[in-house]
Amino acid sequence: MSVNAKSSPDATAVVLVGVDFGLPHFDNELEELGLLAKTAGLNPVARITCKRKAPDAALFIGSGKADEIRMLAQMHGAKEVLFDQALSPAQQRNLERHMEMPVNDRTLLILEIFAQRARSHEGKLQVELARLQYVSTRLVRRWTHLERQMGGIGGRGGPGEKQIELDRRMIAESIKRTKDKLQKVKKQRQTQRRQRERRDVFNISLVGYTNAGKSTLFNALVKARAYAADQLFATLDTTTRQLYLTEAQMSVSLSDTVGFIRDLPHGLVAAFQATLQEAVDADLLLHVVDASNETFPEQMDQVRRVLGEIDALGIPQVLVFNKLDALPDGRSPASLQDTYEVDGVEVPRVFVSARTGEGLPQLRQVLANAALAASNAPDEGAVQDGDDDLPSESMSPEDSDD
Ligand SMILES: Nc1nc2c(ncn2[C@@H]2O[C@H](COP(=O)(O)OP(=O)(O)OP(=O)(O)O)[C@@H](O)[C@H]2O)c(=O)[nH]1
Ligand SMILES: [Mg+2]
Repeated sequence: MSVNAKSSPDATAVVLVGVDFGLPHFDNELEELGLLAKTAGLNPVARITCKRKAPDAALFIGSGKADEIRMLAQMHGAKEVLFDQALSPAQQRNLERHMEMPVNDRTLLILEIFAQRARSHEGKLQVELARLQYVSTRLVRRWTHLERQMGGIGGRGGPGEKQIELDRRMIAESIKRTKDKLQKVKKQRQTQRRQRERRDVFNISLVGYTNAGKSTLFNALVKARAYAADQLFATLDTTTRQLYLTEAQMSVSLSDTVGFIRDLPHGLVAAFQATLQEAVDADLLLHVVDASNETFPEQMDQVRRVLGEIDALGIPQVLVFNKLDALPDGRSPASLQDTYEVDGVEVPRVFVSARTGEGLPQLRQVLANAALAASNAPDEGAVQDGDDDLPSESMSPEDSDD
């Protein structure tokens, strides 16, 4: 199943703004922001970028640039402005005053998409918490989603001081309630996990930047029909299936997970942690990379950062360079299987096209070898450097701390 992110005709028209501070990942075409906006149901009608040495403390950009953006918005009938960078609450407020229209940033956009997509109870609570924490520092809420969740408190466009105080207190209470609920769900999940750990299977997780092709690869490998789409965060909850590897004559378990993105809102890393527990528990990570995307090295860095934050960097990795069919002629690899240096370490790499099936036999062989090696090893296959003497949690399933 392949769906394109398209905006409906009555979607809010937005202007996309990118500010180039000289960072390597700067997206000159604002392609990712455009996809994010469409995925959230908005309609990007104009794009503008500018260069700055540092953000202006009050307005983020210069006031001349802000005027230019306002004019551009008027010309295209845009109702809102979206920045590719995170704005401080004060910058957002000042920009809104200056441009006389709603101004939002990448962070809110990602939060909005997660809110629309979250399916599991725990996922919903985590996203809710992240959003409450985000809005608690900002006073004006416009997005319908947020308003509905907040029970319609506060008015559109500038609530009075009293109202703000009231909102603050209500938000603080909501945050506490959501945290309590989460605590309960987490406990339940830990119990379920412990039961799963007792099953003696080799666990493989697909991880990678959003839109890299994880779900398409998952479907190709297990012949499932997980939702794959040219949207960001098409997948939010983890799906797990058995994968029979003829090459090793054994079944392993394969999990499709949520994609990563740069500048992931802080509270969402916790949300990821919940959905990514499968990944952290895996014996092997298949790091899927969209090799046809020119910014793939930056995307790989971002994935490594998130893996670090969820304590998953110690898990053995295989790099899967996907979208082989979409590589320009000059960039086709000499061999489908080689290694690729990451932080001074050579990591095994396989080139595949999840779409055409090229390279999948090689990938299956790599998985089979890993699974066989693990089943022949006396203990867990995944013993990390430096902690050879420490029994890992999964090696003592008899332990019970509840
Ligand atoms: N050309 C080409 N496109 C591919 C290939 N694999 C996936 N795609 C396309 O890439 C887009 C994203 O694919 P998904 O499988 O949804 O990617 P994902 O990594 O699961 O994305 P999220 O769930 O959003 O993180 C879809 O439009 C796919 O059709 C491939 O091998 N070649
Ligand atoms: Mg997916």
